[in-house]
Amino acid sequence: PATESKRLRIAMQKSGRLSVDSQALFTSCGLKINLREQRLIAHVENMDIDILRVRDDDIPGLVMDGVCDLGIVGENVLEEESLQRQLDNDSFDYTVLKRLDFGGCRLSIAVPQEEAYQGPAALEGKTIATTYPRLLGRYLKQQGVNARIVTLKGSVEVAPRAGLADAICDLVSTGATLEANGLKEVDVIYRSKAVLIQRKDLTDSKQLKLINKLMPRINGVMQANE
Ligand code: PRT
Ligand code: ZN
Repeated sequence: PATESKRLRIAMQKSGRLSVDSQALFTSCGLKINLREQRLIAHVENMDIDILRVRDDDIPGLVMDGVCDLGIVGENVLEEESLQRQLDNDSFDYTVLKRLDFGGCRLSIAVPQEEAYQGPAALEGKTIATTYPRLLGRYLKQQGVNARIVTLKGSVEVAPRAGLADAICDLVSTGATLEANGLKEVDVIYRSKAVLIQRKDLTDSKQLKLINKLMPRINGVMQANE
């Protein structure tokens, strides 16, 4: 019936670097989720919440299109999708409810170890492989550098050795992957963490109440982890 309030839908990464921490956060906040459930939608047993488990790349769009009410995603993926949608004249509205304490990484330019590098001007006329063409494009524009961007969804770190690119722009956490591929990190262009986002036009009072109940719990869990 139309009067029945909808369950709050939260999108999280199904499997990957953010899924364990996202799930742990929900559990710490008191959400009872069936962990063995391999389905797309997991119903929270003790609250009017459904958890949608999807590819991380789909999360910004699901929230921006209002298909999901909340989502946990890396700022790198969120910002890339926002920039893309601005260019496409699509909706890109959302609210960041909380910057979380996991999923930390940086988006960096890396070049072959033996290469001399004296700043972004060295990239002029070069080819750079990345999974984040919009974030890289914005950076290059800010630096006044003209370079060719090659978009790869995976295996970015092998592009220079494969002769596909002169440099790469990829996520780094320990630096081990760059090292193993004979590359060195030369410029950090974006620092990212996981964030909890909410869709812009959320007005259902029951759903808002639920979010108001969850937020102090999230803050409490994060303080306890400090
Ligand atoms: O299947 P799905 O599309 O959902 O997952 P995915 O493979 O696209 O993403 P996933 O799980 O790899 O990463 C999800 C999010 O975790 C990213 O969008 C970032 O916000 C965050 N994150 C944090 C990272 C890293 N750290 C990270 N190190 N994402 C990727 N990496 C990769 C990086 O691309 C490189 O290949 O790890 C390698 C570098 O790590 P180091 O430690 O060797 O420097
Ligand atoms: Zn992904």
